[in-house]
Amino acid sequence: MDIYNAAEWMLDRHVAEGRGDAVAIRCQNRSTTYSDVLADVWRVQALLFELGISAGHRVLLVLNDDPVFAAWFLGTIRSAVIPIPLSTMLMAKDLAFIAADAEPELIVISAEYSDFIDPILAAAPSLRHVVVTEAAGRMFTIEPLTWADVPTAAECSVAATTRDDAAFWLYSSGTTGMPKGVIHRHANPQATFDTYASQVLRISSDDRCLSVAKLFFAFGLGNSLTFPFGAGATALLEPRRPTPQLMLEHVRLERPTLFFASPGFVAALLDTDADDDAFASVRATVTAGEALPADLQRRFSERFGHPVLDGIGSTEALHIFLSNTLDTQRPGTSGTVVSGYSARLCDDSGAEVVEPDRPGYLNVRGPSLAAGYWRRAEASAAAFEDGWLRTGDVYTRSTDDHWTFLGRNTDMIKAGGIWVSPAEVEGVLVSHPDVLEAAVVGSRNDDGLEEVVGFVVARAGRVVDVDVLNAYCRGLMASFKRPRRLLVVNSLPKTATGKIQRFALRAQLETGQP
Ligand code: 3UK
Repeated sequence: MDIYNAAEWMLDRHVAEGRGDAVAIRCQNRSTTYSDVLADVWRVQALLFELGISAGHRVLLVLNDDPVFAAWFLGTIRSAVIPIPLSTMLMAKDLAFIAADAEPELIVISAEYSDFIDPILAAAPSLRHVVVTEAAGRMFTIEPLTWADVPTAAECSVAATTRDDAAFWLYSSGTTGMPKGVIHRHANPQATFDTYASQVLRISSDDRCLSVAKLFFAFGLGNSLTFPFGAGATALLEPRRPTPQLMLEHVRLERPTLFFASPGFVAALLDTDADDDAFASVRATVTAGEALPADLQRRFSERFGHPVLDGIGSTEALHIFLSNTLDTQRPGTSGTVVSGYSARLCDDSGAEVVEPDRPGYLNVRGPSLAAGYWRRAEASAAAFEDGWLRTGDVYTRSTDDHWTFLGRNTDMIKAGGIWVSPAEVEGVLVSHPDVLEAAVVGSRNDDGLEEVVGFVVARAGRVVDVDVLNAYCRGLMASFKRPRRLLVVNSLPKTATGKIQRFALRAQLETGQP
């Protein structure tokens, strides 16, 4: 078996090939070169050695997006230690659950989350050490080291891993159930680069990547680390919580060429008074995480003058496997299969749906799929079979091979005995000028039959008139799809990754407390 290490591919390669002085990261107006990152990676490796943290041990990273994240992520991987980036948007109890599950030896945490340290330690007796990346300023159960105290180190060697060895885990943020550790192999980052980043984005060393999605998401990890580092390009990192104004300022100052965001963020940007040339440096915007409504795709693309590429990825597949391309975008679809992946639709019995335009459960196969879930044999068997991943999404495929998202399997609505796609109805609702966001769920009426219910959030400074919106819907969709109830709310319940929690809305309707 060939020796291969993901960190060596992302980092050492550039230094070895004479690109050590290229800027790997721009963060808070400072440049970090590839050589600088490698020097910090050696510091991490020397410390891991000193603490007795070795191959296969886990390290939790609760870090903001900055050069220290890159050093710890790549430094652990370079030593065959397993980094587990965790969401900084979670609560202490959520992190504690994951820590108990992952049994880590070490946690590396930004000082602003230091209140989480003791609850995490309490939940995970396996933890032996804490590193706080800035001064912490209080006492903890385990006395923390600070990153500033970690000395510079001489060159450290690359662990002799192979492509199939576990490299890092990501905890999946499912909309139901408990988070699961998704185990990714050393080969997987490069696989997402060789497929999506190279062929769809045509990334090069001239690119400057700016992602609204943070590094702890699979989406952000690709956008802000694997893709720029794979290309010897520059990652533009922002440690703070992203707001439209902050990101606009970033775009103005740092001139990204590739911009990555969720559809919700695209909507929020459209709601600002940004100049039409605000994104002049950007050659493409990528959205993922949920379906991008056609109307938003067109408005953003037209206003800011560059292609907007919707693509679907998942934590289990590591990045995007169905996507629109720089040359062709078909609004309202996830585009076509990214070269290197295969996709198919299956019915309830597992048989392949071959006729075009018929809904089926989306399965995907490709070189970046996770090895499975940590200690979840049953869930692993349910999601991964014969090299295929069951995404849980319902899609159609057109005669010319464009794929359209209809919903996640459990969110699909049967109204009057006919399938209704919540995504489709939401697309119509959000195309109304008074509506910022919408969520559509199925709810049982007095007869016990499912009906379509829409929740809408008004755009800033606007008021949604339910009768007006209802009349608007009447003109734009088949009668059986039209929401029988429309509720105006201040906000929609969302997961840590920003996905609307339709199950929470269904529960609210059931208990009569919308
Ligand atoms: C949904 C989409 C329609 C879909 C992700 C890009 O979202 C990512 O990963 P997650 O594990 O969620 C996966 C699920 O989210 N979804 C994602 N993108 C789309 N649905 N259109 C889309 N464009 O249900 C999928 O199964 O959080 C996205 C790259 C890496 C990722 N991990």
